[in-house]
Amino acid sequence: MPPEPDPSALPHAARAARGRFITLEGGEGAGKSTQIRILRGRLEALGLAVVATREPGGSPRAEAIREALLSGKAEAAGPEAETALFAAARADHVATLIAPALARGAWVLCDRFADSTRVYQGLAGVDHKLIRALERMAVGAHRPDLTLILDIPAKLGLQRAAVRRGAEAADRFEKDGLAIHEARRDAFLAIAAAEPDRVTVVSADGTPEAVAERIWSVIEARFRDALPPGPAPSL
Ligand code: T5A
Repeated sequence: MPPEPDPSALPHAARAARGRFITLEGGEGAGKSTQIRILRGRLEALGLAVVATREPGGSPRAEAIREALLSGKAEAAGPEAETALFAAARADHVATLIAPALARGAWVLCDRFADSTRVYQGLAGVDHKLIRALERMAVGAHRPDLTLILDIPAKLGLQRAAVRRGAEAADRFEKDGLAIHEARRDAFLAIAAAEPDRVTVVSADGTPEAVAERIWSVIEARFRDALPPGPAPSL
């Protein structure tokens, strides 16, 4: 199969027809799913086609891998094997859902993506060269146009995640200690500092509505040329 063209190398007309790829990242319970629901509604209110998805998962094969990863069944295979599984899931998700959606002009909102591997598996000790090689394999030319890191103190995020979970047990990664969750927060912030053109940090503190307004300001500023004219859609 020929490689997908790099979207930044496409002529303007082709680029304009392509959708936008936005990923939301951050620690447990930061509010990514909540904000994707709100952002999807606002973009759809403007008449845009939106695909909301998540990782690990998002396609039937990737959802099967998600079950193996989050249940902890894959944990005994070691962090390198888990990293390969995240990459395999991502490659299928990109090829079968994300790339086709972008090609037909949809905006794709993805709850976690490659930065989560850099942070979670990177902090588990997996060699960053392996992580980057697998990322290139899985993502190809479909790098996010914008990554929003929802930033929140780990303790508060874990409290929110516990409320959402109710009586269910914490998953494979959520059950780690507070110090690891704080280190993940710092690692997300380091990615933002290293890639300011792609990544914007948004405080996830405050009400969902307050966070949504912060996110919308970023979207308006970043995609002014791609959003239909008119007032911001209400929450
Ligand atoms: N992982 C993932 C890796 O290790 N490597 C990888 O490459 C990838 C892709 C995924 C796990 O896999 C790991 C990271 C994760 O540990 P998941 O179940 O998809 O697991 O977990 P999360 O993505 O962390 O999902 P959460 O549901 O925990 O967090 P969200 O989506 O950030 O939060 P959300 O929106 O569900 O909100 C949580 C609760 O808080 C409330 C919500 O109503 C909900 O009850 N809430 C708020 N409350 C107060 N104020 C606000 N502003 C609120 N916003 C939401």
